[in-house]
Amino acid sequence: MSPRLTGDESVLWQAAARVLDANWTGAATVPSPGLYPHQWSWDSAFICMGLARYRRDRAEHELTSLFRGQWGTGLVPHIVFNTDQSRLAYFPGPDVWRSHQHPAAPRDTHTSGLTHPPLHAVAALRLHECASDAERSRDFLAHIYPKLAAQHRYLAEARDLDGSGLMAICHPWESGLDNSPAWDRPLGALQLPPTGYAPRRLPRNLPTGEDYDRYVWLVTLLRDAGYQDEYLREDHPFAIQDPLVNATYLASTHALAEIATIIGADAGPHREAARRIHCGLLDRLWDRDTGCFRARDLRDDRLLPVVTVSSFGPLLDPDLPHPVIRSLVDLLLSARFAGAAGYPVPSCDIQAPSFDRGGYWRGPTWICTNWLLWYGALGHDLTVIADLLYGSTLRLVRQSGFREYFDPFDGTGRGSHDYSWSAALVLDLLGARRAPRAA
Ligand code: 2M8
Repeated sequence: MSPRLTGDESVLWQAAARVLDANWTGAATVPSPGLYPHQWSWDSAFICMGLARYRRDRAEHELTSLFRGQWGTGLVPHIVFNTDQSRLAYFPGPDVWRSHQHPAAPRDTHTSGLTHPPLHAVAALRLHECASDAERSRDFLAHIYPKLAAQHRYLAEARDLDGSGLMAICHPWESGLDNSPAWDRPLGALQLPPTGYAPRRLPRNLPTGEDYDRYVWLVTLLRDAGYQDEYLREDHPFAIQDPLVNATYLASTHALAEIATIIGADAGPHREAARRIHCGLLDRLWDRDTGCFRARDLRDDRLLPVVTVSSFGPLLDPDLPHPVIRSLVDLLLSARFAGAAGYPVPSCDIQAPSFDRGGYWRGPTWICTNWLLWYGALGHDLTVIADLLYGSTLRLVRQSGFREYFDPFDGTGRGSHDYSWSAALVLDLLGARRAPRAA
C-alpha cells in the first residue's frame, strides 16, 4: 500500500517499486541483476525496510529466505547462494566457501562463512510498525524471534573477542564497507603467500587485483580452519571492532528487546546486552582526541587512523551522551564530510589522503549509510541532520536513478543500475515522511 504522496513522489515511488519487482526471484531480492545474483544479508535487511511499506508478504519471505541459510551456531551468513544460478555467476562462489564441509551449515543450500552487519531485528520491528494486521504481524515476530535471538547469541559468544560486549569482524566484507580505507592498515600488514588467489578478470570494476588476493586469502584461512571460533579468537590475522557494525548490532539488540516484549518473551537479557554494547562503544571506540568513533584493530589493540562514514554509526545508539552527539554533528557538517559535498554523506573523510570520489567505499555516497544516519538522527531529534540526509538522498536518485553509489560532489551515479537497497530505502523514506505513523 502506498502512502499519500505528491505527484513527483508518486513517480519516484513507482520507479522504486519497479526495481524491487524486477529484482525479486520469487523467494528473495537480489541486490542487483547481473552483478550480485544471490541473497546478501544486510541488503535483505535494508530491502525489508522498503518492502514493509510496499509488499509486506514479500518482506516476510525475504527474511525467511535469508534465515534458511542460518548455521546451527546461529551465524547468519553474508551470502545465501541462489541454487538456480551457475556456480560461477559470482566470485567467490560456493566452491570457495565449501559451507557443506561444516557440520553446522545448512544442508539444502550453500552459503558463505562470514556474517554481515546484523540489522535484521530492526528490519523485523520495522515490518511490525508498518503492519496493518497487528495480530498476524505478531505471529510473524514470534516465528522469527528465536532465529534473531540465535543470531545475537552467536555474535555475543563467538565474536566478543575481548569481553567488551562489542562484536569483531574477521573480514572487510563483514563490515559491508568492503574496501574502506579504514582496512588499509590491517590488510597491508598481512603476509600473503606468493601466489595470487583471485582470478584476474572479475566481472566488476572495483576492487580487483591485490585487494582481492587479500580478501580471498582471508577466506581460505577461515575456511581451512573450519570456521572455528577458537581460531578466530586466537589466530586469525584480521579482527576488528567497527563502529558502524557495532551500532547496527546495538540498534538490533534494542529492537530484539522490543520484539521480545511484544511477543511476551523475556526482554531482560537483550536490554543487558544493549547496555554492554553501548558501554563498549564508548570505552573502546570513542576517541576523545579526535572527537569521533574509530575502528579498533584487536591484533595490536590500536584505533585505526582513517575516519570514515562508519564513525557516525553510533548515532543509532539512543543513549549516546549529548557531548558525543554534538561532536559527531560538528564533524558531519564540517568540510571533511557534508560541509564540502553537494551530495552527502561521503563514505570517507574528504580530507584524508586515501579519499577517492569514485572509489566504491573510499569516498562515494551510498544510500544505505545515508539511511542509517537519517534513522539515527531522527532518534535524537536532530531534525536539521535528518532533513539534510532525507533531501540529499532523494536528490541523488531523482538525478541519477537507483544506482549502487554516487559521486559525493556532483551526484553522478556509479556502479550497478537498479540497485535494490537504493530503491527500497527510498520507499521507506517516502513512506516515513507521509505515513500517519511517520518514523
Ligand atoms: C558489496 O560486497 C560484496 C561482498 O560481500 C562484493 O563486493 O562482492 C558491498 O557493497 C556490500 O556492502 C553489499 O552487501 C554487497 C551486495 O550488495 O556488495
